[in-house]
Amino acid sequence: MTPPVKPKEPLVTHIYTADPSAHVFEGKIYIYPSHDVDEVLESNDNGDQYAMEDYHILSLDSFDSPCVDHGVALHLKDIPWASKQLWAPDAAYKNGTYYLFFPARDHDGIFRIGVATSSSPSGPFKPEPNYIPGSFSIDPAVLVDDDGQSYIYFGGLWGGQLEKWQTGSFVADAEGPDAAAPALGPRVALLSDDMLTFAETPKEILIVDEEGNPLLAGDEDRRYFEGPWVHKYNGLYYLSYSTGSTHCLVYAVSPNPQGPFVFKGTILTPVIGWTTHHSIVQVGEKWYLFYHDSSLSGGVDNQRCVKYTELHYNEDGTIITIDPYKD
Ligand code: FUB
Repeated sequence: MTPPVKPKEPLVTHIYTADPSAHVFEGKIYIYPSHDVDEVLESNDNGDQYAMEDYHILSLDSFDSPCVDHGVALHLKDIPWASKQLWAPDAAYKNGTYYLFFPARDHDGIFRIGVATSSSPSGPFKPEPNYIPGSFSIDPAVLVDDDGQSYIYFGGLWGGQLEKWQTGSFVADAEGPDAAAPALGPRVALLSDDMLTFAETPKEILIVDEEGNPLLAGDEDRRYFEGPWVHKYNGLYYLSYSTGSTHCLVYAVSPNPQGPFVFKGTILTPVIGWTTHHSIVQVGEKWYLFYHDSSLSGGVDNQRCVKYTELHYNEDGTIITIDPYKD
C-alpha cells in the first residue's frame, strides 16, 4: 500500500514531475503537472533541457491519501500541430467537459498553446487539430470566474519567447526591454464559451508597485518572468508568478481579473533547481500551494518533483512567505 503524501515531500517518486496546476474536481484533488524526461540534459537559457513528451495526471482523494498516477493522458505524437516540449499545462471544467491547456513548439519552433478535451478529469485528453489561433508563448493558466467568464493567462521570458511578441507578431531576434523600461507583463484573454478559442486579442497585464509605477525590466526580484496563476480570495484577484532569474514565487493583487495588479510580496523563497512554478487551490476551508523543486534528482534542473504545502493569509489578505525547507 502506497503511503499518504506528506507536505513538502514529493507527491510521486516513480516519475519526474513539475509545474503543478491543482484543482478540485469531482470531490478529489487533481494535479496537472509537466512530466520531466528521465534523461539528464544540459541546461541552457533557451530551456532545451525541458524536452517533455507527454502528460500524466495525478490525483489525491484527500491529503491523507496516496497519490494516484493515471498514466499517459496526452502524448506529443497525437498532437498534429506540435513538434516538441510539452511544457506547463493547466486544466479547467465547463459544461460537462474537462479542458487541458498546454504549450508546445509548433513545427516552426514557435511556442503555441493548445487545448485538448475529455469527459474525465483524469483523461485521456483528445487534442484539437490546431493550436488556439492567435496563441503564443507558454504556461497557460485558466481562471473560471464566479460569473462563468473564463480567462486564460500565459507568457514566459527567454525560452518562453515572450520578448519576441512585443510587436504583436513573432520577431525571431527581438530582445527584452532595457532594464530601466517597464517590464513585459503576462498576457490575458477571455476564452470563448466553448473554451477552444480566444474571444479577444490577448492583452498585456500591467504590474505596478504600491505607488502605481510599472515594475521595471531590471527589477528582477519583482518583475514577471513566467508561470502565471490567478486565484480569487475575499473578492480580490491574486496574480502569482515566478521571477525566473531570482527564483522566487511572488504575487500582486487587483479587484479586476485583467489588472492592473499591485505587487505585494513573496510566496515562496527559492527552491533547489533553476525553475520555480506553482498553483494555489482551496480545498475545504484551507488553501494550498503546489510547487516543484529538483530535490528528488539531487538538483538536476530538468528532473523535478511536485510537492505541496498549506498556504496562510494574514488578516489584511497578504500571504505569509513560505520557506520550502523549514517546517
Ligand atoms: O517545465 C518547463 C518550463 O519550466 C515551464 O513551462 C516553466 O514555467 C518552467 O517551470
